[in-house]
Amino acid sequence: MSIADGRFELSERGFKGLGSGVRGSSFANSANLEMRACPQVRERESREEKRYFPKVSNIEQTRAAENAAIGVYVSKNGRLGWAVATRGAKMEIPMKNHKDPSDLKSFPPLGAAVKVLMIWPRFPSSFWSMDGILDLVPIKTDQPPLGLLTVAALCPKNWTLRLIDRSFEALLDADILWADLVMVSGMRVQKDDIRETLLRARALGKRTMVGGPLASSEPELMLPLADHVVVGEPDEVFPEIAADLERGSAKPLYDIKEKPDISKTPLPRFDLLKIDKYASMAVQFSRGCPFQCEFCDIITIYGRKPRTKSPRQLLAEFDALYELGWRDQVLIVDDNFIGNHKLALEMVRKLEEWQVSHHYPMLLYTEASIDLAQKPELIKAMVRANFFYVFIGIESPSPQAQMEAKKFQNLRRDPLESVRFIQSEGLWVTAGFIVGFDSDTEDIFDQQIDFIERAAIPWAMAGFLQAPPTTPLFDRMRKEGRLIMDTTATSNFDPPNFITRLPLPVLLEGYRRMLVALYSPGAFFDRCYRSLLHWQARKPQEPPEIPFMIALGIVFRSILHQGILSSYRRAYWKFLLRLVARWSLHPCRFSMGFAMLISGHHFIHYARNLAVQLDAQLHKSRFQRRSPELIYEPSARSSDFITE
Ligand code: B12
Ligand code: SF4
Repeated sequence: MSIADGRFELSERGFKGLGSGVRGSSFANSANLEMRACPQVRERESREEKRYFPKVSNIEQTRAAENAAIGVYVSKNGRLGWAVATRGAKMEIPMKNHKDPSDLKSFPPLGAAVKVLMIWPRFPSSFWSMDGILDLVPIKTDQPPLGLLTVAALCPKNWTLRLIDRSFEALLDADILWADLVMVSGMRVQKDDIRETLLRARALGKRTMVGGPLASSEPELMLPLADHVVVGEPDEVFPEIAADLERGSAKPLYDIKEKPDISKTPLPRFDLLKIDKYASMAVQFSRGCPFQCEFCDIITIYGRKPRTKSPRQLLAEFDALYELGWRDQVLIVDDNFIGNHKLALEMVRKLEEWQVSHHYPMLLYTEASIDLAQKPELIKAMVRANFFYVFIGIESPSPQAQMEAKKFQNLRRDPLESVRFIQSEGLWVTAGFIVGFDSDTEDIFDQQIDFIERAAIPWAMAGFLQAPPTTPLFDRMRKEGRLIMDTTATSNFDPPNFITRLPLPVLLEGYRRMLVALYSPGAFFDRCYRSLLHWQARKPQEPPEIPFMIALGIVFRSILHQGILSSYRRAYWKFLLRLVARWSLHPCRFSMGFAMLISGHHFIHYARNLAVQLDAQLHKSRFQRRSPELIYEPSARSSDFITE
């Protein structure tokens, strides 16, 4: 495809015979398209035309800039199509109805000894990016890219693999030129760097393949950027994809519908990591979650039936990490570790045996639903296996919000009681909170602050409700005509991608107030202290040993940056002195307390920066209503508009 004189010329096979006349598009009708307006077309006077414009890929939008826009889409029944609009010209939609996207392109064979460069794109700064902590500890980033490590293990043995983690490594042209195939993974929040990386590889003439959560939930964004897009989990079918690549029959789109049996997934290639650069390692026991929260794309990407690895398989992963010298935190990345609680209990018991036989080298943490509080036996076993803490999606103290989100498991017992129980049984609790539910009223912010304070949850990830593509909430918002299509929202820290019931300025102002209240230094460190009072850590829980000189370096940098140079030094010293006075002889609480102390360097700054950004958004929102032109119109799919 090239741009000449402000017009597109589509040269790929399949795009030659462009037809004009949007109304006559039986193609649009039969393909069951989800159409949306694109910003370039926004200026056009005819609203009708907008309705026919399919989802537009970001990259082509930017390239098209002033003169034109091009959209690429995959229809619900798997057909691939393009649409073009040029300024002042008619909108055109290809008349060809492709049965199989693979007939659009052909790729030369890569041969038998493929050199693969795997790239994990950069994250923007966020609640999770822990930037502040990285100034204090001798590590470069938080988590390894387990998806890529898993795909690496699925690659044929005769392929040569390298991994670049863009959070701390430069990506040189020479790296890309070395490869026959560039593989990229990533979440929506990494969208910008995914795009940049794929385009760079393409500009250097390299074959590209993308997979992972973003590709799985929004393949139409990836199709114009990568040669091969893999939707879903390729654990069982990757040998076929690899064979296609080797012999030259690889397709632009692999849409894997079947959920694989992960008990056959091979051991992730941890050996590809520069392991000492990470704060934590990651392993996965299960995928999927049995619940049905309306806003959650876990269940649409990974399914509602939890699939698990066998205990033997997971222990082999622990062995591999141990052999690589890892003696630190390990996140069990499951969407809901207790999705199948019987198997989780069996797994945890084996993990305990492993920890005992290796003298407790790993500190474990995971994510679980709040009904963990109803499983005391499981909590006890987790404590014995050296789980320190657990992330829980509490979302809201409002029962109406839980009902609305279909998060019924959070209604079975008072969430505050559940948190208290889990803390008192030996697991420290961190949690996620959401504002922006339809049932939220103006006092939701105070309710949230009050709950988080009473529950003593220092790392409270508070964000806005989002309606990610593929979720029931996305569909509901679309049906109600409230979905905002032209949103840049990539995470829960961006304003919602739909029109909220609470006016946007009220939501932004309330959220800003919540952040300031929760992450003002005094409140934050006070919650840290109280969380240690509630957390009944017990034997055999044990923190990982940190070599003396490294520990000394961290203490020195913390005192310098936080205790001397920071604006919050008074609150810092107050907490540090209380920590030393009360828990210096209690290794678990002391190490957790120290982790919280240094985490303040990230959270306090992050919340301040976000509050400034929110001020700007708030200012804008008071003067500028969200343009109704950008709101998805449910009628766009009605047959009135898609006529023969
Ligand atoms: C661990 C985790 C994190 C960690 C960090 C992980 C990391 N490496 O940096 C933490 C806790 C920091 C985190 C944070 C966030 N996360 Co997160 N996270 C996860 C979680 C639970 C596990 C990831 C993982 O390791 N999976 C295991 C691997 C094996 O699975 P996988 O990556 O899907 O890989 C498989 C396939 O996708 C495919 N594949 C993957 N890559 C590739 C590449 C190629 C070339 C191919 C062919 C195939 C392929 O093959 C693999 C094997 O089947 C996932 C949920 C999940 N089940 O994956 C959410 C998930 C990825 N996170 C998500 C989100 C939204 C976030 C946040 C934005 C949260 C927020 N509230 O704002 C933040 C952003 C982080 C930031 N720094 O800004 C979403 C992403 C949604 C999307 N469509 O993009 C997920 C899916 C969960 C969810 N629905 O809420 N996260
Ligand atoms: S409990 Fe968590 S992972 Fe499960 S459906 Fe709800 S939000 Fe998604």
